[in-house]
Amino acid sequence: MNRKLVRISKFLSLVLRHKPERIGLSLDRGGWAKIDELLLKANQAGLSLHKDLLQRVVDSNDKHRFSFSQDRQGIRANYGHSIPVDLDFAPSKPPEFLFHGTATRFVESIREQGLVPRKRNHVHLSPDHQTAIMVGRRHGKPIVLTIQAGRMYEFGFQFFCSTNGVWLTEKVPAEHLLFPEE
Ligand code: HQG
Repeated sequence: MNRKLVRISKFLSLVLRHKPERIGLSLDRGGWAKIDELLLKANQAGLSLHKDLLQRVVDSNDKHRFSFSQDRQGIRANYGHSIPVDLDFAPSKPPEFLFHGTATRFVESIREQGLVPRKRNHVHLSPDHQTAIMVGRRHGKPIVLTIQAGRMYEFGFQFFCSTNGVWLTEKVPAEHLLFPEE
């Protein structure tokens, strides 16, 4: 993604995941914004955004962060929300192991509390080690924890696969985590 597209992607993450009120946008309970309203309000807020550009941001997005609705009238973020939304993903059976990249400074607290969503609605898990390292790097010195997802599933925990392979769950108790030195 070029710089302009990255800037718009960050703006969309802000208003579709966290603060729609920042531009006076309304989202429905599924987290969908009306595209016409988004374009109008983004432009009123000083961002020059039009339909073609929005399409390019959605198509070229490295992590498939956003989706258009089937009727092409709506757009929403696929994961990462802090505002309450009903994403309506069907629970599905996860792979035996999933991964979570975090910063080494959080490890002590994670050993005590397990993984919790903190500001977001879900704990976000990666399908592979490499992706998890990149997620962890956003926070500091990265470390990758392994989640015994298959085992959790058998215990009755629910998992949801977002459209881009990011897995979501409510929490991961410490007994289902493997730390690298173990
Ligand atoms: C940590 C990005 C202390 C957790 C990414 C993480 C992802 C704890 C941080 C998506 C803890 C929260 C989400 C505990 C969890 N004690 N720290 N008990 N439990 N934490 O940003 O997973 O590029 O909310 O390890 O790629 O880093 O925005 O979550 O370090 O897919 O599309 O608390 O966002 O995608 O940080 O990232 P975040 P995340 P985008």
